[in-house]
Amino acid sequence: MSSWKGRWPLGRGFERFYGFLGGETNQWYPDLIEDNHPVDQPAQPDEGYHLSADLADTAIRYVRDAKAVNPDKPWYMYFCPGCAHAPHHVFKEWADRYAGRFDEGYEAIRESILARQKELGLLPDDVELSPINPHGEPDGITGPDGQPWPQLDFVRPWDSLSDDEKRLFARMAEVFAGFVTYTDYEIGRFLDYLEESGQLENTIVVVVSDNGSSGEGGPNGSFNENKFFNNVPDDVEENLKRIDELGGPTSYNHYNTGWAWAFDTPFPYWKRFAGYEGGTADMCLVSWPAGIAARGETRDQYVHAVDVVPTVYDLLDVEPPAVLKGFTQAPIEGESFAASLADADAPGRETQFYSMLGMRALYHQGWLANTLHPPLSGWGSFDRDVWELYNLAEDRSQTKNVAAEHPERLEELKELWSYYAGVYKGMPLDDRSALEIISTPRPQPTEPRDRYVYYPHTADVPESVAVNVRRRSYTIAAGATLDSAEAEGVLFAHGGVGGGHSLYVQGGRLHYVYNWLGERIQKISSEAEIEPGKHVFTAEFQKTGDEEGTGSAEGTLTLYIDDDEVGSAEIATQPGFFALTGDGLSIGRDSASPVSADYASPYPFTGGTIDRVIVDVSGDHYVDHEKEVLAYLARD
Ligand SMILES: [Ca+2]
Repeated sequence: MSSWKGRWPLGRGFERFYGFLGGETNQWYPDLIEDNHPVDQPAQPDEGYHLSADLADTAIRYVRDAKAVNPDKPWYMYFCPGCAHAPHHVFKEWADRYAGRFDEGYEAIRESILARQKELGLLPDDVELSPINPHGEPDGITGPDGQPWPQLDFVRPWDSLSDDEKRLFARMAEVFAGFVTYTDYEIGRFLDYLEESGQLENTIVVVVSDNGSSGEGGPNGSFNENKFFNNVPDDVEENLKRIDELGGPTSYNHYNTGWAWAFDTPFPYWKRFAGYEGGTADMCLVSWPAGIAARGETRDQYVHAVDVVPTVYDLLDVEPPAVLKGFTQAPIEGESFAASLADADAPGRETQFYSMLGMRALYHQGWLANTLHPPLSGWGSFDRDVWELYNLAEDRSQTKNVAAEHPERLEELKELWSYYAGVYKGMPLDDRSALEIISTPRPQPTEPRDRYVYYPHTADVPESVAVNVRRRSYTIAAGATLDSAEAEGVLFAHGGVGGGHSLYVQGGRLHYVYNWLGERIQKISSEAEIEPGKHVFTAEFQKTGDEEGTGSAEGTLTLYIDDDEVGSAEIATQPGFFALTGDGLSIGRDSASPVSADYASPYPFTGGTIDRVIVDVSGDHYVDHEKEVLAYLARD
């Protein structure tokens, strides 16, 4: 977010942009960018807001804007909803459409999904279902030095679940299905507009997904994925208590691996597994009524997402420039599949290279070779990787490893992998764990400081460059003038429903809430009413230790109004980020989702003015800042 804007969409050649830049945004409270600047969402969830609808509305508006100025100019749009990435957020009535539909469990659902795939002609009749946990339970297969199989990457059989777990997991699937269906409806609204305006006939529409279903919910799924990012284990009992909130604005949810596996039917595994079809095989829909004669037909050529761009160039007869604005363009890595749109028997691509998070694979002429090296496992020792070989032409669902029967072919594919690793810059291999990747420092525009000064009426500050209060002492001091006893609203806020902290004035009193991962709402309030006038409002956290089991910091939070201590309590602060994307630090309002249920976002500060907010992480006690506070009080 703080990176060079040349890498943002407008820097890459788009004329307009609306959407989110970081991964995994909240669908109720998205981290919105318009063109080259952050913007607040146009409405709140209780007013019916959802990102998918907002994107469809904006897509229609952008095309109308372009057509009003120059109706003859063609347009290109990359419509990128958050669906079906986590968090799975959708209106309850859309999730309720699927009530009871997943009660039979994932193994049974896979059978009916495969039957339907065959009926639709998407897969040959002899395709078999890949087995559950193809490499065993977590203690089944180990790394070259005895490392365990990753705890997250296995499926708990449906029969082994308790009734409560079945109820919880089935609801997670209902929410996901509702999310997909609702977003499909919103994309449909955009297509309806193209039809009504006479544009659909000559518009090429390509629909792709970027990977298989995600296994990041782990074997138990999650109500609040931020717990995973904070390395705090999920708790089925805790999640059950909040089953009715799943998918709603207070959740940040993800289904469990059983559903990821089922929604990748008939393939093994899920997203991140670059060597297994469950990680990489996706549907691709292409429509162009004026340019493609076929209607409702299926194709089974091997193509890859990188083939879409050269196909569009090919269909439009566009020769991409070798040099653009003085920059020599990187070679296009895909191949056009335009011929297959007219001819079902046209040849598909012969070879495709894969490498991700330590796992390697190569597809070549119907065969797939891959390493048995789970992603993010930290197993290392790539020279001791076990290779598998599958004949996808005959075994589409990758169920029979035939490496022992075809050693020469396997060696040929391994050689090809090494060759293409050179061509596509696939070296060095990297299988750091998730924690190692997240904790690796990234380039910062400025060195971390001891104190940060923030002002009202400014954009959100992304967490990656905001003051870091994790696992340490901090002081938040807000200088503000209250014009009357009715003044209220947020002075300082960072984070939201899934974790965050907020300093605000409400009911004539000062309040501080530390929301620990959406579960522990720790609130400290002043007793006496605040007198109108100029004040410094301070929340000071003095760390005293570490909480066992969660790695959270424990300590004392003290509230001050000017020099007077007005409240104090023991609290715990969470060990990791408040959010992966969005819900940044904001002054004079709580942007995106609310940290505290005491108010609805953005709850702007009214009835007074905020001068500035200083956040100090030097570890010094509040009274050491008194000089500065006095300086503010002395100002007119
Ligand atoms: Ca917020």
